[in-house]
Amino acid sequence: MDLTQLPAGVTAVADHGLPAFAVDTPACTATVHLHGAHVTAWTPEGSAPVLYLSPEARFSPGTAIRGGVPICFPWFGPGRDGDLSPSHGPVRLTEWEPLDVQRDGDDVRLTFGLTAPVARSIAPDAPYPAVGLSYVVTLGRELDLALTIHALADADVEAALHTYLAVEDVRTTSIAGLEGASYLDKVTGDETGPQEGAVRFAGETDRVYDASGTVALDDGARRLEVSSEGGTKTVVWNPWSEKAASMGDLPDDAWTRFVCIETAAVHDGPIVVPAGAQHTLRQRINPTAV
Ligand code: TA6
Repeated sequence: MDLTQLPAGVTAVADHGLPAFAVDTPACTATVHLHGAHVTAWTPEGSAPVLYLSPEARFSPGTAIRGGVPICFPWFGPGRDGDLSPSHGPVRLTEWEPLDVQRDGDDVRLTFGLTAPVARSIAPDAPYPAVGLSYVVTLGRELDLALTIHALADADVEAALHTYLAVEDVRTTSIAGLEGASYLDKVTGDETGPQEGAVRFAGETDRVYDASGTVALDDGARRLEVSSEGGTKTVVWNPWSEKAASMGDLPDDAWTRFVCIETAAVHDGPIVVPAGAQHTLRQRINPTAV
């Protein structure tokens, strides 16, 4: 597409040395990198930034950006058998093609595409399905993320929108909406639950809940509604202090400032798409007053 013909409020920029769209409208400001079709910043008008981005995040081909909304596909982590690399799949490590940019009132709608050959070029030895991906990002007073898998052949894949949400302090943050759900606790390795009350954080937390719907994050200063469609699981993650100290792209004290809430179809709840069909995994984030 012609990046010189963009609607008002959208500019093609170089951000951290990589091509990106900068959005500035009465509804929000935002940054979306072509690398990984990665939403790296979104700040609704009159609000504090909603997404967390590590100040030590790396912006380079073949490297995942720490923060914002990484796209995990076609596997999650090391994959269902634990033998795949790179972690969370190749699609967040390569540049997606910008297909369309539209202005709809105060909303900006960006559409990106990724073909299988481009994705395979990142990890040639890893199994990548015969699918095309399209990703529609709508930026306004809400954030709407829609990843669509277009199956050219039968596909059985994992996918997740691995959203880093900024919080005042994870130690005083809670997530409502997962009450009663069972979950895989990846810290202990146990299948456990049901979740009793809101999710609270007192240590490394890495849980794959058998639930997908609307949850509410409350950090005392702000309440965010996170709604999922097309998923089977909700992943909740905070590395806490010890794991954060081992991460080279995250300041040692940064673990208090984010929680990941991920709209996911992973593990025993994958996305199965027959040839010729498509499936959309969608996450919407709506800040509301506490
Ligand atoms: O979604 C949680 C998780 O799977 C954690 O286990 C942790 O590995 C996190 O993702 C970050 O993964 P990354 O590959 O981005 O460092």
